[in-house]
Amino acid sequence: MTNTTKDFTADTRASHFDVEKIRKDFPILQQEVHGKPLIYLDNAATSQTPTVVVDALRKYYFEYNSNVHRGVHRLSQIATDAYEGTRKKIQHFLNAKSNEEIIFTKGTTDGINLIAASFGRGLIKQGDEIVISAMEHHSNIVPWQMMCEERGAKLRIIPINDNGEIIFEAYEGLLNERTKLVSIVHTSNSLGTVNPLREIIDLAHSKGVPVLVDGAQAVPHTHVDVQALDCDFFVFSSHKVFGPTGIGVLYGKKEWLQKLPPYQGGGDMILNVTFESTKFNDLPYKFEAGTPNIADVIGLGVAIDYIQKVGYSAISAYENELIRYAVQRLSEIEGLRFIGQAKKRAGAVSFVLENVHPHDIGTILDREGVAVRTGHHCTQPVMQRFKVPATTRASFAFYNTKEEIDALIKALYKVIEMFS
Ligand code: 7TS
Repeated sequence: MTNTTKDFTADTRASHFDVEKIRKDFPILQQEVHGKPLIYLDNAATSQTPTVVVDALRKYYFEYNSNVHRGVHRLSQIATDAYEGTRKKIQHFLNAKSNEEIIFTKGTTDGINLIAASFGRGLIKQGDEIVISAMEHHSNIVPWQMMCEERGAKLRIIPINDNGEIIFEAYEGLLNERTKLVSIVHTSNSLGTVNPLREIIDLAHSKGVPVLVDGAQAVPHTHVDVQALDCDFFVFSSHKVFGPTGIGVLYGKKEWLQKLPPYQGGGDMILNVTFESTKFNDLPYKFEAGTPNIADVIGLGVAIDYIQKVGYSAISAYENELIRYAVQRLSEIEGLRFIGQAKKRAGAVSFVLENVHPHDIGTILDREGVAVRTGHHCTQPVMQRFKVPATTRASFAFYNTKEEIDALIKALYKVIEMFS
C-alpha cells in the first residue's frame, strides 16, 4: 500500500477510533459555511476526498500523463502499469477470481446501463422478466425499463414492508421460468436498509437466475467479497468511496462477461477491424471502448488503499455507533417520523418532520453549516410507497462525529421553533 496514513485496523473499538487524525486527511472538512463549521452529512450523495487521492491525480498529470495500452514510450508504460495495477488492486479488494472480471465504468449508473444494454441485446426475448425491488435508485429502474420496452420484456417489482425491508415471500413468488435477471440494491440510499443478499442470490441461483448487485451505498461502509456473495455482477462508484468523480467499477463473473456482447464499439475493445467485420478484444477490454478515465482510475486505487488502511472493521464499528447515536437523538424529537427502520441498516437516516417541508429543513440546516440532502433521493417509488413527497436524509462517513450529530439536532430544534 502506498499511502502514509497510520494503520487503524488493529484497533477496532469504536471509542478508540482516532477520528480527529482522520479528519486532517480531508482538507475540505476544515472550512466554515455561512460562518459556521461545515458539518458534512451528505456522504451518500458524494463522499469527500483525502489528500493522498488528490496528490495521486496531481502526480499523474504532472509526471506521466499519457495514453494507456498503446505507447511503447516510457510515460505510456508508467500510465499503463498504474492503470492496470489499479485493476488488480480492485480485484483483490472485491475478492474477484480474476482481473479480467473488473471493468472500469463512469460509475454505478454506467455499470447498470452497460449490463442492461448488453444483456438486453444478447439474451432478452419478448415475454422475459427482470426482477428489481421497490427500494431501487432510479439508476437501477430506468435502464431496465428502457431495455424491457425495447425487447418486449417485463419489469417485476419486489414489494417492501413498512420498515423498508423487502418482503421475501413476495420475492420468491416473482421468480419463474421467465425471470432472466434479478437486479437489487445492497444498501438503500434513501432508507438505509441493508438487504439479505446471500438469501436473495441463493434463491435466484436455485432457479438458474443471475443477480446484479447495486453496491453504490455498500462499499463505503462494508467489506464486499463477490465470491462469498456469489453475485454475478456488482457495481459501485468511486466518488462514494472517497475517490474521484466520473469513475466506477463493474465486476462480472467471467463466464457471463464472455457470453455478453460489447456495450460500445471503438478503440481498445477490438483485436482486428476490417470494413467487413470486427474481432472483439479479450476481457476486460471488450467492455472498455475508447481512452479510459486514466487519472481517476489511478485516484480510485489510492482511495481504496486509504479505506483499507483505516480498515473496514474499524469503520463498521465506528459508523454503527454513530448511526445508533443519531437514531437515538433523532427519536427524541417530537413530530419526527423515520422513513426506513430496517433491522439491518447502514449509512443513512431518513426522516420527515410534522408540518415542515424537507426543502425548508434543508435550507435552514444549510444556514447552520449542516449539509444534508432533502428530496426524493432518486428513489421516487420509495416516496410513493411511504406517501411522502420527500425526506430529509443525514448520511454518514467515518470522518463524522457525535458532536456533528449534536449540531444537527440543535439545528433541527431551530427549524421546529421557526415553524411552531
Ligand atoms: N445506486 C444507489 C444505491 C445510489 O445511492 C446511487 C447514487 C446510484 C445508484 C447512482 O450512482 P452514480 O454514482 O452513478 O450517480 N445515489 C445518490 C444519492 O443518494 N444522492 O445523490 C446520489
